[in-house]
Amino acid sequence: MTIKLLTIGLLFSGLACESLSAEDGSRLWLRQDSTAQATINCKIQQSAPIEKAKEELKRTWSGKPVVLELNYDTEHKALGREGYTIKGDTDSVRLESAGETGLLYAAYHLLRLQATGADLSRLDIREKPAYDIRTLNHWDNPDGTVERGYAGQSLWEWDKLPDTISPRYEAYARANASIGINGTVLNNVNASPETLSSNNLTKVKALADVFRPYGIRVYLSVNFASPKALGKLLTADPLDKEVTEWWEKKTDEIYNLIPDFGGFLVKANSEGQPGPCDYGRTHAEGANMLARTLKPHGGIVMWRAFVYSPTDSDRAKQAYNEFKPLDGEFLDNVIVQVKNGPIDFQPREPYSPLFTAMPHSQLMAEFQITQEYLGHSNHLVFLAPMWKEFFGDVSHQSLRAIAGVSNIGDEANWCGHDFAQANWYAFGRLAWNPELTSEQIAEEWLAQTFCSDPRFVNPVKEMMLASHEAAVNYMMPLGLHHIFAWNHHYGPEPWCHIKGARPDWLPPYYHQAGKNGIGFDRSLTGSNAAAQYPDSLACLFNNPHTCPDEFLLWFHHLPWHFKMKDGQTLWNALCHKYEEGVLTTEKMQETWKAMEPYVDKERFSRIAERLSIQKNDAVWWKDACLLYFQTFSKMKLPKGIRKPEHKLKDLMKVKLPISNYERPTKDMLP
Ligand code: GCW
Repeated sequence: MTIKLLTIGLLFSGLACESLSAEDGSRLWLRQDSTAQATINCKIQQSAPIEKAKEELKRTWSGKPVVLELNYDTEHKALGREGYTIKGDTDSVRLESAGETGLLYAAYHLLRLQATGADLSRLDIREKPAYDIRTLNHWDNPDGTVERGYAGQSLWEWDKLPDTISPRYEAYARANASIGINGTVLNNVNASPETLSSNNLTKVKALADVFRPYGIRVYLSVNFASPKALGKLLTADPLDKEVTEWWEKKTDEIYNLIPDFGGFLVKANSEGQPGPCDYGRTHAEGANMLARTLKPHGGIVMWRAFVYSPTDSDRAKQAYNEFKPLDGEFLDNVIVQVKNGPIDFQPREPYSPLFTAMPHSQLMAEFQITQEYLGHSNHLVFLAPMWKEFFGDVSHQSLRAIAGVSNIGDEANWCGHDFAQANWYAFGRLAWNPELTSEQIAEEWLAQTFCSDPRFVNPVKEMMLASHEAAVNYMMPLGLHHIFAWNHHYGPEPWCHIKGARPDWLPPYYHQAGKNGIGFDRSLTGSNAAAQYPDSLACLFNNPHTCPDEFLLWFHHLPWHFKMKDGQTLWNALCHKYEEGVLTTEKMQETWKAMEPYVDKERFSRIAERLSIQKNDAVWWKDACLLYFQTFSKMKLPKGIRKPEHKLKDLMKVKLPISNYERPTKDMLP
């Protein structure tokens, strides 16, 4: 700590920014410690989650005595095994639940209140999670890489398990439990058949044993062809008797080791993965076969609807076309897992029309916490506002469960970017209660992760809340999508052309820019994807004059001179959006600069450095897209748009030497 920081620390004494010693970010939002001796009164003996609740309170609670009690009255039964009440008066605080995990969640809630400086004098809280299943999906591979992971290698040390148990496993479980996440799918949906080998299952068991006390169940992604690849059968046809028996035996083996195993996640017949369609069977037939084997054990199947194939049909329509006809055919322990949008985790997408098209099926939303399409772990993009947009359109009651593709790796601060921790946090909080506001989540997270001084929390919260819109603006405004560089999806490459590549993996397929205009026509005159939405929305989307600006080029191909609702031309509007994006990143840098007194040096400078990359990248995006699109529009940059800093021909040469599990470093960027 420097002298300067010390002085400032004293100046602000009495505020909660006192701890400015270097932090590596490893403690996440769980940074409280207390030397006070918490008094805990709990009669329940021998319960792992309750032991954890007591440990947490002892470690951190500094208030009045806490009573923990299991309560099976009508009120608590209605709140379920994970729900709870917190009631407090002048003498004590009572945590009550009908379940042991409910008490652990209540303890975390109480500690969150303490950490965020809430008034603890009278408490009357009732909580029940919106969904029973709130999972993280890890795209972690057996070799330790993480597909689309930007925080180092996988947390799971497969080669050392089951003998060596890293202390980070428990830290991971604790962090998840503190925000209500109760399930983890350990491995990539592009799953190796080896996942189900007996040797690997003993490792999975070791992890499940660490997670169990924290109320977390383990799930596995499975390769649909495992009976062939691992079991040496001649087929993986879901209607084949031997195949079914193979899965039954495998499932028995799993449950013998892990009695509370959650179930399987399956990516089938998607991006080259095997599936039931290889044998002329439907997704429902495949999913139901697995569901039957899991049913007696209480397990479930999460069957992904992320499917598309290189046909002439608009990619945005394909999942709907394939799954809608199967509505009502899935067994009751199958949940169809649908990505939030119809394409693929773009900076902004309309919701996937499947969410309003399958009333007779159980559906769950899949969000992407890792920032595959949002600047990896280099950009500060707070994702709660994006997920809230989704919940604004899709009623959260229509969903059965929720999944988030994790952004966690083995780096000290877990997520690469210190602010990416906020997305893990926000995912958990929204999975518990989708009605929380982004603002509330940002405030909570900041107060716990940094400090609760309003002079810090308020400006930084504003910065977080503006960050998603900023990213959309500097990357893909007005409904543009998928104009990313090939494979690693980091920077812009709207011109990208790879000989022999699938057209729907290439940007020109999506932006359709030419001298006549830009955008993908998904209206009645085009692919008619708009018709997959309920009539009122389809009507709105179909007409470029009523289609919301943020989806204009998602649904329409429009001339460069098209007159926008505010009177300006489409070209000018596009230019202004890119400029706005860059301006916001500059403002973010300024905001952060002024926060130096409130943040430890280590995190302060790490974040400042990333914000500078983000700003440079925003300029890169703006220059690349505007200069490239200008070759078609032939229009001038309007007044107020700053001159490009780069030349198009130079940007077209940029090739980042990274794979799909690395973030680029500063020296690689233009
Ligand atoms: O977003 C795309 C990614 C792939 C991923 C796939 C999927 C795991 O680019 O890396 O594969 O989606 O969701 O299955």
